Amino acid sequence: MHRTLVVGHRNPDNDSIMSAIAYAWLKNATSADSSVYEAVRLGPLPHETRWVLERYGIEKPRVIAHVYRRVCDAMTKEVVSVREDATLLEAGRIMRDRNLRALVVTDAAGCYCGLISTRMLAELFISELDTDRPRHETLAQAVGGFLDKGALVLEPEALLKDVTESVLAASLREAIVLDEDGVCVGVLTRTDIARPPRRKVILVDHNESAQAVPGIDDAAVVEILDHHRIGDVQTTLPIRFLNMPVGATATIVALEYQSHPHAGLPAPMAACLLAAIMTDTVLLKSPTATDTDRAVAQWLGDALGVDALAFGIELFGSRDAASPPTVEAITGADAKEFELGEHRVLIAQYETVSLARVLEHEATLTAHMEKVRVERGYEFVLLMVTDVVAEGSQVIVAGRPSIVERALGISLHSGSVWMPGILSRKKQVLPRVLEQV
Ligand SMILES: [Mn+2]
Repeated sequence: MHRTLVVGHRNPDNDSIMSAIAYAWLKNATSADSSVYEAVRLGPLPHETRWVLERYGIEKPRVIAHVYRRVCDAMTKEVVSVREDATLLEAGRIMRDRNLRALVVTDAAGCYCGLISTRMLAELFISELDTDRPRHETLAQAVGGFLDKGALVLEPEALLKDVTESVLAASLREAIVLDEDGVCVGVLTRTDIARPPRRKVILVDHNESAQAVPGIDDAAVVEILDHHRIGDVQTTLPIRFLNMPVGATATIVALEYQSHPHAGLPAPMAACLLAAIMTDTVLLKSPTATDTDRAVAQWLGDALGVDALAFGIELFGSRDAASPPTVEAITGADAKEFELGEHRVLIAQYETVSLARVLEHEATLTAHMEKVRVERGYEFVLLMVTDVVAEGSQVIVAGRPSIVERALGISLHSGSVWMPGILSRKKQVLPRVLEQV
């Protein structure tokens, strides 16, 4: 049984996490293959996400750091072992019957002590060729006295690319994988690292490698569900790639639920999807919101027995109840990196129902954005603080403002600028910035 990870973008927003949760649930309910689908995330839970998960008793997805292939992904997990007080005869019989060249030897507590190998047995017999010692006497000795302790020892979470060279160079064919208690959980041979399986990943809410989980090039992307421009994620095989110009990835996931009616729609999943549509479309007011989003939101609201809009307003309210919003929450929660010619830029968006309260911290925000810009070498860091009630965004820029000024037709000389009607990074800000290249 293997595991397929369902993951949104870095600095995850509500849509990224909720779409992953709801799509993983649907895949587990409908998929004919033997895979288990697990929603994971690449960063902290946004406040509104936490609010929905706690309210509906949904498990928080695990945070993962990367999808590089690890030792535990490639190792042979069925470890055949004997205790150190077993006889050479017992060990030899197991090796013969199981067609093995070596056995893991453990102490009474089950911890790894060393290996006993056919080679070791052969050497023992050869050394005794010219003696009169009866063979049964030799074979009655305990394996503990003949251990090979020279095997390479690895940790299960170590990256395969980091250990490959030492495995190939090791004198013993088997490398031993030990957990933190010293118990052998696998054996890694040269054959195992010749063609290690890639980790399987489904991307939701993004398809650009700069926004994807580290190690994406080492993994197999098996599906993509997204509502952003087509980026640069590459695959070796044809895959299912659902890209639709709708307001939220959650809308696409909800349409998948509609095409699998037998799977059902549990209330917690309806809540995840409705919450994601409401935050991503700014209460369906964003120019990215389509009639499809409106129809799907209505369908989800009916399933949940709530008014979709009232649910959305309560959701945004829960975000602002976290007082005061931290600088990291505002600049980091939904920040995305883009390539702009040879430059890299960061564009973040924070939606609120109380703009004034966020702008009280404007000086701190700008200072933090400048720090992030310098540390990571961005041309500029742009923050849209979007007021979902007043329906517009305050645009704050750290770094070279001229590109932003030209793109958006604004002047940033006096600091930040209020832009009425600007609600969507994807549709109203990003294309205009990208056109400047
Ligand atoms: Mn989205």
